[in-house]
Amino acid sequence: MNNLNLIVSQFNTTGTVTEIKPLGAGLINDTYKVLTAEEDQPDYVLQRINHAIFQDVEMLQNNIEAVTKHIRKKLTEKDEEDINRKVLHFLPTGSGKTYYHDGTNYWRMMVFIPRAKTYETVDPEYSYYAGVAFGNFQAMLADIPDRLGETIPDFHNMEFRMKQLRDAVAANPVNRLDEVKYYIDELESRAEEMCKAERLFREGKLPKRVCHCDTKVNNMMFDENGKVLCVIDLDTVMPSFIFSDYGDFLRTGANATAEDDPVLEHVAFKEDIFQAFTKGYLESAKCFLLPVEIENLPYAVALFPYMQCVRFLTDYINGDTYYKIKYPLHNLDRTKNQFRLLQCVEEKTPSMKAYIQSLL
Ligand code: GN1
Ligand code: MG
Repeated sequence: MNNLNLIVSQFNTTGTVTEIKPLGAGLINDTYKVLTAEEDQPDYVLQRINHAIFQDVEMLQNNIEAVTKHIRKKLTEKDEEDINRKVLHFLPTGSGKTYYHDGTNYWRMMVFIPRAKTYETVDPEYSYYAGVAFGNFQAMLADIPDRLGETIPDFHNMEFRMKQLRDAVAANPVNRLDEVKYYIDELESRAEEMCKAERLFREGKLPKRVCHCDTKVNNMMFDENGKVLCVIDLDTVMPSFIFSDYGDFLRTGANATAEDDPVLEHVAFKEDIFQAFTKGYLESAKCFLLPVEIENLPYAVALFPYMQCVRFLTDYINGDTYYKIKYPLHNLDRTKNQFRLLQCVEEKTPSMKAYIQSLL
């Protein structure tokens, strides 16, 4: 038995494992598909949790179990069909936990959702469904009885992300500062405005709600007809501003190209995707959103390219210690791409405001 097979054998699976192969394109965890021989047995997903980033694995899995349990209950109450494809199911190990520590690494396993697809880009119709789905996701979790921990403290706290950038700039550990001066100045000139959410929160004007916090397009599973089955990658589900889910979807879904495309002319903000997603999101979320949340949706659309630009740039200055990179300038290309996207979003702000107004 090789190492991965040994790990799989710790979990209560059924069926005979025939193959374990890499799956997906996440930047943080390592993911594998585990195939079984029997037609009537499920396949599985095995993940090595990056515990340099998710340092409290116990809290991480507690959050995920609480969230999936609550969603399953909601779906059951609503008499939904096909529930096993609409919420993730994590397997216990012999000790009853949903993760396994092999001495060095932490692992978890879930049932692979059959006949589902993920996409790196979406058309307006799918974005509309995605908007409805994220609104529903937040709505379903609005009354979760458990208190969720912050699996990554200050994850979407813009003031904290600016502090990390400023610390990196001050330390300049690998001498990359000179080449990124332009971006630092541009980001600093917007910092005050971009940290608005934290100020509104301190003033008691903006609530935190349970959010997904990693609503990249490719974190949704679609069925055969293009309807959203469920949202995956639940590591970062935690209390945050609703801006997180709304803004981060558009950062990836409405960009005309990938977040790391080095050809900046390819970057554009697709307004049709923005409109379809916003329409869907407001349809399912309008019932619980406060005016201050709705008013600031255009701010959220700018906040996420901005925050991601700050995070990629910080990692570049620090010598690429956080995100997986495929070549030396990868984080710099990502930084430039996200900054270009921010500029495109800024141009569209007046028309975004008008569109949101027209929906209310
Ligand atoms: C990471 O794990 P993945 O690739 O879905 C990151 C997100 C970033 C994203 C950028 C825990 O998500 O916050 O937006 O990369 N997740 C973490 O592509 O930092
Ligand atoms: Mg992912």
